[in-house]
Amino acid sequence: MTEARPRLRRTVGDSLEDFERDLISNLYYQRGTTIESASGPDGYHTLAVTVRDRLVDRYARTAAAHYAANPRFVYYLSAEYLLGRQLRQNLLYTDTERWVRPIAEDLGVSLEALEVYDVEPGLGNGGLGRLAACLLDSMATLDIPAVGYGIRYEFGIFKQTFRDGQQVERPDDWTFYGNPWEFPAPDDRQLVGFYGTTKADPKDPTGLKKHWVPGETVRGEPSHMLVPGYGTQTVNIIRLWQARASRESFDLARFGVGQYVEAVDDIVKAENISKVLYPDDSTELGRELRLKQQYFLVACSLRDIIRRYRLRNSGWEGFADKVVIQLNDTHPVVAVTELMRLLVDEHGVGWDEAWTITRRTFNYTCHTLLPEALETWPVRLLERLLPRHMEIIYAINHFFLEEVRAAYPGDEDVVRRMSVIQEGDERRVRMAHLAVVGSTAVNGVAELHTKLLAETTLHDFAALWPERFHNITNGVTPRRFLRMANPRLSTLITEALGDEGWLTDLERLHGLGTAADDPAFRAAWRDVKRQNKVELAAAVERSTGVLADPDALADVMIKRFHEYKRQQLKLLHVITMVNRIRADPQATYVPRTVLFGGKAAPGYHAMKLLIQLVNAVADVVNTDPVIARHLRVVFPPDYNVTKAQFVIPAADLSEQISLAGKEASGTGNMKLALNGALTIGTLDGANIEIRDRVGADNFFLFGMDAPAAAALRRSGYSPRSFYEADFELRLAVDTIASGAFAKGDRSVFAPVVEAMLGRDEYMALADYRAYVDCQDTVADAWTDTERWTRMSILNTARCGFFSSDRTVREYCEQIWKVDPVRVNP
Ligand code: GPQ
Repeated sequence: MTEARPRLRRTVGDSLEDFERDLISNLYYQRGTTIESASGPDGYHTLAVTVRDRLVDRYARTAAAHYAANPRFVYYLSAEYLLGRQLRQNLLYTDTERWVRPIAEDLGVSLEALEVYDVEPGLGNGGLGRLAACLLDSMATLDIPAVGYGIRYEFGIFKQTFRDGQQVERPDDWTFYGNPWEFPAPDDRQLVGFYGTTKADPKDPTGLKKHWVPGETVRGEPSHMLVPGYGTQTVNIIRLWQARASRESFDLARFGVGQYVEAVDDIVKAENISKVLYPDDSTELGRELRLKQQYFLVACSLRDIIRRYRLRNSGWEGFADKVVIQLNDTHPVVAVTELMRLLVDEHGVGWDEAWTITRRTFNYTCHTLLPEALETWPVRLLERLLPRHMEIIYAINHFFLEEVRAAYPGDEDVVRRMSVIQEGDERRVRMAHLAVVGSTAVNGVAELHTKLLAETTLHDFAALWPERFHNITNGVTPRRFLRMANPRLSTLITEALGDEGWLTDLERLHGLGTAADDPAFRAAWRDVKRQNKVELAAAVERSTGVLADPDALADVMIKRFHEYKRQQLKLLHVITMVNRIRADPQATYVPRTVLFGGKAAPGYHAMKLLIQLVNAVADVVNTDPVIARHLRVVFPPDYNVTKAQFVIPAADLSEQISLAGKEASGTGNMKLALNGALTIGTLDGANIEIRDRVGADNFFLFGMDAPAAAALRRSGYSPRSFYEADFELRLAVDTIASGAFAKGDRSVFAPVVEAMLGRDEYMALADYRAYVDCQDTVADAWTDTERWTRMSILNTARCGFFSSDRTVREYCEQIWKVDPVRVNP
């Protein structure tokens, strides 16, 4: 008789001694170096894997708990994730920072020095990708069984630099020094087909089942990163796919006949699929490689989801009880057709049953109202790249349009409007329509957005299927954007509220409401903001050479550069301040530092020129001794999640000035308000809900609302009439036109002036007067320090609603119908 071996489940120790021992062990045996010869990256890497292993331990227990419970899982499909730096997060979530600081000190290094090697994975463009990361954080924190699926782009969002004030893009080789946070799982690789032909199944009388013979096959190799919950044992994962050439994907015959280079070329082509993130935000791109990326993500992920389902389940009837898939915008929507194909063609499920399963499995989040952001793909391209999927789309559309015709007999107009296929010179597939048809629930990301979706973009669908439409207002994780970004404020909040419970129950911030009336608390609040501003000023000076006064009002506009977000309106205000100071240098002005941050898509010429203009204005302002006494303009390059975490805690004023009806939600607005910045904003996106909560007295509202903007457009908007009617506006535009920001050259920024006076697509000129007047109110309010501080505290106190924990709870209740699974320590 052999004795039963103990179960093979190693756990890392949870004492300081264990941690130190593991650090040394990792330095030696993982990194292969010694304390004496360790470099900065050695130190970072060693610390990272030591912290990571604490999470791996929790992950193992999470996987065991999930296996035992066999719960319904949420699968989040997204082409983008902006996770931010990992080290601080994981120190916080494992509560090991208190050990690491003294150990590092003993070794003569600082945590801050090691952190420079912590490269954020820039696998997204902006709000959509960051939202995905916030939702994953909250799912783990709420013990929701979930997996995020994405693409492991070799190059993430480009690095922005400025040359002569112009944006220059550089590649983001984010894994150059290796990524200690990810685990490759090559055994879970999947094969993905493209191109080729389809064949009828002679045994299928319905003609709905076919056989696809791809012309090209690519391998998808996954790796995963850990997504820990805060204050819980749950660690979920995000699984990222990288494309590799498969044996089948290149022509072995070519090697035999001396076409070595051509054969290798096919390998390169296959691996190009996950090479680079498309740096476009809220615009449609329509490139074949992008569609390939989308299908690659979807095909790998669905196969993996089915593999996971089969670990504990069999048969298809129960599939949608165990699997719920959330489609993050239209990018992964081809999943609807892929699941149909897998079920019907590969698993022999009948069409109707497959459709029931598919529709029950998917849900779709729409993140925009901009027509140019709603993806459509040419039928011809789909026919070539994904021939079987195109056939399935035709079939789905056929049955769908039968339903439409039954609901609206004789109304061919509604059929044309709702069809998944857009007719015209070039027939195209409307991915948003496919998403709505193939989903149980469709949601917008803020109240106004959902309302406008139902009234405009998806009106016909909302009329036919009102029960499918939901609003789930976005949120942000308080762990990263308060606790990690703003440790000083977090400490103050914890002192005021008695404990750290607010970090997972953000509505508890309401408790700060009474503290707003306490002068000592207000002084402490101001002191925190000031220290944050001193720190930011130092960082900005290092990156731009411009020193900002920490006592000036910190006025920040941080977001992607896009015409609808109206950086041009902010710039007109800055130039108006310049002109006022020039006209009356002796007057008193509220000192301001205006900080811009954000990238423009590399092909978005109008916005790249605007970036150049911001830098040119900054140059003039900061080097003019008279103006610089009252005003500074800074534009630190390469705004990203890491930089957001530095800027947001130091902001006094949050610029949320999009044309009403254009910003779906915004999430930077929430992060800034939570950190005590006051908002100057339009009635757009989630601004409305922020104002409803913080109170009209604590929010600087200006401009047209969405109906007014729509009415002005209908009445024939003429920017020139606004230009002519307003002296200060005319002067501001004329200052640009005069060449004052281009050393007298009138041609450089002429296109900016033309865009303003010609179309002014987003009606910045119409809102100019209201905006500038509102900024004067801001300046007045700033001079009453005690009142401003009170408003600031109330902003934080009343923004608990905007936690992504609340967002995820709403998804769970309204859409996902999933229950948490507790993981034992
Ligand atoms: N958003 Cl469609 C993006 O960041 N990229 C996109 O391609 C689309 C939307 C944003 C949207 O503009 C913001 O208003 C939202 O707050 C954000 O998605 C998350 O929902």
